[in-house]
Amino acid sequence: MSQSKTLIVTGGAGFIGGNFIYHLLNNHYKVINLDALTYAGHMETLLNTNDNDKHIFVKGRIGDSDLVESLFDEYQPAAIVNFAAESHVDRSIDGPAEFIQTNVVETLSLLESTRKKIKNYSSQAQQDFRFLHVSTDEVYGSLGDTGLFTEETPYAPNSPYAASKASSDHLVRSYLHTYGLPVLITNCSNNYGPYQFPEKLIPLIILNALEGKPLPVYGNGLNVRDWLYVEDHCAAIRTVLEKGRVGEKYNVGGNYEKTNIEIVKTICRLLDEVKPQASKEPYEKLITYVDDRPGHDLRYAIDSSKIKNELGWTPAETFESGIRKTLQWYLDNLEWCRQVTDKNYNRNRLGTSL
Ligand code: NAD
Ligand code: TDX
Repeated sequence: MSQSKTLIVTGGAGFIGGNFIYHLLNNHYKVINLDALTYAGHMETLLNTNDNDKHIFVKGRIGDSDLVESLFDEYQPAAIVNFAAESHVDRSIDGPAEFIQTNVVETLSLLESTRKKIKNYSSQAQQDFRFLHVSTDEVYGSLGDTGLFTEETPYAPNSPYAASKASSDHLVRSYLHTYGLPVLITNCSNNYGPYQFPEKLIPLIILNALEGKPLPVYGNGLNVRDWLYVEDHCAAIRTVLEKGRVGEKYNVGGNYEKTNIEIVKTICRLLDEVKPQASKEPYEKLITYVDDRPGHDLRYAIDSSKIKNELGWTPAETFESGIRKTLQWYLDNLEWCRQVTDKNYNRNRLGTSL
C-alpha cells in the first residue's frame, strides 16, 4: 500500500468494522467509514470517535456507485477494506435474498466502482492500491473430527451466508485476474469481543444469563468453532493490508477450538464468579438444548501458518483473557446493548423457517 494513510472502510459501524475503525485511528490512519446502518450497524458503536477529525462517517450502501465514486473523487483512498455484509447465518436461513444483494451484487458494484476510479490514479498509485475483502472460514464448509482449513482447501459453502461470502471471494479474485485490481482476501474464524450484536452466540448467552433466561444451545452442543478475539483480527487485517502479497488469501484463526457447550459453560462459570445470581443457583442450570440449526456445520478449524510465517502475525489474546474482557465489556455496556437492539431484535430464535 502507498504512503497515503487515507482508507475507505465499509461496514465500519458493525462489530468487526467498528473495532477496526478504532484500530486504524490508533495507528494514525484517516478513515472514511461507509456504512448503511442496517439492523447490525449503529452509530453508538462509534461514539468514541466523535472528536476525531480522522474519522469521517458516510451513511450509504456499498452498492450506491455514485456515492462510492464520489468518495474516491474526494479522498483518493490508498485502499478499501470491505467489511460490509449481512453476517448472521441464522438470518440467511430465514431470508437469503438480502445476503445475495449485499454480499454478492453490491460487492460486485463496489469492485466496479473501484476499478473505474483507480484508472484515474497514477500508475504507481494504481499498483500501490489495495482492495482488501474480509471473509470467513465458513466458505470452506465443514470439517470432520480432524484436519484444518488451509488456503488451498476447496470452497464448499453450506449456508446461504457462506455461499454469498464464497461468491464474493470469487468475484474479488476474478478482479485481479481479469482487470489487474490489486486484491487481498482474509478468511477468519469466529470473532468475539466488544460491540458484537447480541444475535451471535457469546453476547446472546451473556445477556440471556444476566436476565435469568434460557441459554439456547443448538442440537447437542458439540459443534466446534475456532474463536479469535476481535482486536487480534483487526491486527491481522492491518498486517495483510500493509504487508500481504497482492492476489493472495490469508487464513486467520485463534487456534482455540471449542465445542459450543464448552463456550457456554465457560461463560456460565465466569458469571458465577463475577456476577452470581441472586438465587446463588449456577448459571449452567439455564442451559437449554433446542432444535439444531438447519445445515449446521459440525466443525471449523483454521491453519493460520501462512499469515504467521509470511507476515509475522500471531494472536496476542488467549481465549481465557479475551472472554474475561468481553464479559466485563458487556457488563459495563448494557446500555449499548439496549440501544442497538431496542427497535429491532428481542433475542428470539432465528433461522428455523424451512
Ligand atoms: P456485522 O453484521 O456486525 O456488521 C456488518 C456491517 O455492515 C453493519 O454495520 C451494516 O450496517 C453494514 N452493512 C450491511 N450491508 C451494507 C451495505 N449494503 N452497504 C454498506 N454497509 C452495509 O458483521 P461483522 O460480524 O462485523 O462482520 C464483518 C465482516 O467480517 C463480514 O463481511 C463478515 O462476513 C466477516 N467475518 C465475520 C466474522 C465474525 O465472527 N463475525 C468472522 C469472519 C469474517
Ligand atoms: O443461540 C445460539 N445457540 C447456538 O448454539 C446461537 C446464536 C448460536 N449457536 C451455535 C451455532 C454455531 O455453531 O453457536 C455457534 C456460533 O454461532 P453464531 O454466533 O451464530 O456464529 P456462526 O454461525 O459460527 O458464524 C459466525 O462466525 C463466522 C459469524 O456470525 C459469521 O459472520 C462468521 O463468518
